Amino acid sequence: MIGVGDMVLLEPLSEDSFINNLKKRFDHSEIYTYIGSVVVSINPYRPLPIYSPEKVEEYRNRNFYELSPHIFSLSDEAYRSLRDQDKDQCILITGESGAGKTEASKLVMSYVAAVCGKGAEVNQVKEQLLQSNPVLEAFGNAKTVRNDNSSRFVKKMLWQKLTPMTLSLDLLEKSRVVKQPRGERNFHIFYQILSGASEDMLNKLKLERDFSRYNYLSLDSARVNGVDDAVNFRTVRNAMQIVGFMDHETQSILEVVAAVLKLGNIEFKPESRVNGLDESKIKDKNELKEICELTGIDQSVLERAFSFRTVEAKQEKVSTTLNVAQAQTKVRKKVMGVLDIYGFEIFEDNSFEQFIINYCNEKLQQIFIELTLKEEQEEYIREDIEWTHIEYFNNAIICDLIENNQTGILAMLDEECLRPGTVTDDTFLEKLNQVCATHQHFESRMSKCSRFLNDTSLPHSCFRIQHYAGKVMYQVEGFVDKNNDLLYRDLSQAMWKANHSLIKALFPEGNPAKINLKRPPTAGSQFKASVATLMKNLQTKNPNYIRCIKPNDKKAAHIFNEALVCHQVRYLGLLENVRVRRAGYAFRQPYELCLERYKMLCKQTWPHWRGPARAGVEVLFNELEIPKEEYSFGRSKIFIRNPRTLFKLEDLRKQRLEDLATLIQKMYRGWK
Ligand code: AOV
Ligand code: MG
Repeated sequence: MIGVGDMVLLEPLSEDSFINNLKKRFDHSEIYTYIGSVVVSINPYRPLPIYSPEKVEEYRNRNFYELSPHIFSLSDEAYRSLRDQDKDQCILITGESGAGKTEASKLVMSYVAAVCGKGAEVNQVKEQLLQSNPVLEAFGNAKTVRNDNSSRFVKKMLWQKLTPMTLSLDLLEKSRVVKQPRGERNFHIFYQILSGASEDMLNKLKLERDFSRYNYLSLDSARVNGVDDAVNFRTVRNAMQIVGFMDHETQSILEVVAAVLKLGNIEFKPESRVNGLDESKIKDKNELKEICELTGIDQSVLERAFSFRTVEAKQEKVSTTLNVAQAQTKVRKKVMGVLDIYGFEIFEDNSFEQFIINYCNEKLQQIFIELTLKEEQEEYIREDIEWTHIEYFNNAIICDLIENNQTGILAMLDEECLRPGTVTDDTFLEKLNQVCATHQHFESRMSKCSRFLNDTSLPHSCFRIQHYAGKVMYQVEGFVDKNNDLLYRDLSQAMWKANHSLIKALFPEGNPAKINLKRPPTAGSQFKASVATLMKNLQTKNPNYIRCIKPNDKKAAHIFNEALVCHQVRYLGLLENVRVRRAGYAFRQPYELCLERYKMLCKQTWPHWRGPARAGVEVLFNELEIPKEEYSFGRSKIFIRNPRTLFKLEDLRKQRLEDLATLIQKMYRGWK
């Protein structure tokens, strides 16, 4: 073993020794290290030969601590708990942008696919599930400054006992379609089509191969090192087929993609007022004509929709559920969920999108704190186990700054968006300055009692939040618009009239029969509700954590930037995690369950124990000579310090069952 495989065993424990251990292991290509049952993973930024089918076999059905730390071990553990103990499981993958979350989620899925049920039907669903990745990434991932393949949406995958599953996507960063920050790209699919489609297909889609023809494709970063968009396009097409799209459906999707690209090229002449309505004129009608040919929208209808604006608004869909396979039956089965979100990010310019992404990360960190640092310590106190409290930073205060129903930033943004009168990003900022000025994690130069009046690094049009993972300065420009997220009715009606079944289906609200004048929920409130549901759902499951760490800012192999790693180790609360774990007990079980499972190992408790369960466990552990320091008696549960003790019990039990089986066979033969 290189260094220490489980940080719980690290001596002495300090930030330095923690980082050194990570570095030593990383330098020897050991990218996984445990903190008890938590897996810490460091992005190697190069392919490692540790995910082969042989490795899968090696880790299959083995106890967590038997082999060297690996993501397969955690996957196996979660999968077996689901299978044998019937406990809902979730795998939470966290870490900042580029830390390796999406790769980790794919490794977990491929492991589970390899070991789970067999049979033609299951195999097909499995294949569909695995192939959904290239499709999702083509439409939902993009090159950012932080990551060449950055997820711009939240991905949840569910396995129902032995069978895949449903897959749902949420909260796509859709503003990227029209605008990308410098050095970043639009979603992969646009570049893939232009690079990989045949001449014939391009003709049919009325596209030209040249990226520079399209305003939506940023030019300074159109090519990504090591990425072949043309090859990827073939992979995506193939994957779409396996996932189950019919040829004509794929064609429809590509037509929509082409139409979107072309929409970006439509330019308008300055506005004028006609009959009291705002009007703008389209400069060059050729592009418009082609869009209409592609989508079956009547040109005059679309032109009118672009030129006029009726003021009532209707909601646009922001979240979609894609059912790869509807494996659900009416009976609720146990599930295993894998959650891959967009990681915490700080850019030069941060807007509403980063605010939302970072809020999502803040909430996942909170779940970690709740379930690992807080819950754990509170249980010891409840159970009367001797305990010295371990300090940790609780980010609940930051979550509250963002999501509090009255004084939270999202609530104030909504209030501004819904308020009559002139609403601008500046009036929103003023409001924040009034309400949040004294909050410890909020900084702005304009607030009345500002502690930051002289902080010139903080422009007047910005506010700063001190997140768990670092300070981020947000530009307020665009917050109000993006939160409003309005789609003008004229446009949705034009789309609904398209002679194109996919487009029609995408805009059900454009159906004039279904006009709804009620104001749609804002983007922020939809997001908040979505996150709340997610959190509630996670809290009912047994969590398994993968904490991803980014070793350097260069996307490069072999570089371990200690300062950068140290920063992440700190904000992820990993040292506190080790401390709680060390002082604590790896395993606990109510006395009744423990006695029931192991009573066969002791003459006094087998087959019936007449006293209280706790006394039975005491007798049992004495007889098995388990060292006293290895366990403690709580009010209702036995606490076992080291997982190895538990494995020993399990091995003894297995042996005993085998002996019994042999005995029964002998008796049976004796009778014959
Ligand atoms: P992320 O999901 O955490 O960022 P990714 O999983 O996309 O990060 O990882 C970024 C890149 O690092 C990948 O494209 C790979 O090149 C490399 N990488 C990550 N994990 C591994 C691994 N185990 N082995 C080899 N290479 C790896 V974001 O989606 O931006 O938050 O929003
Ligand atoms: Mg990702």
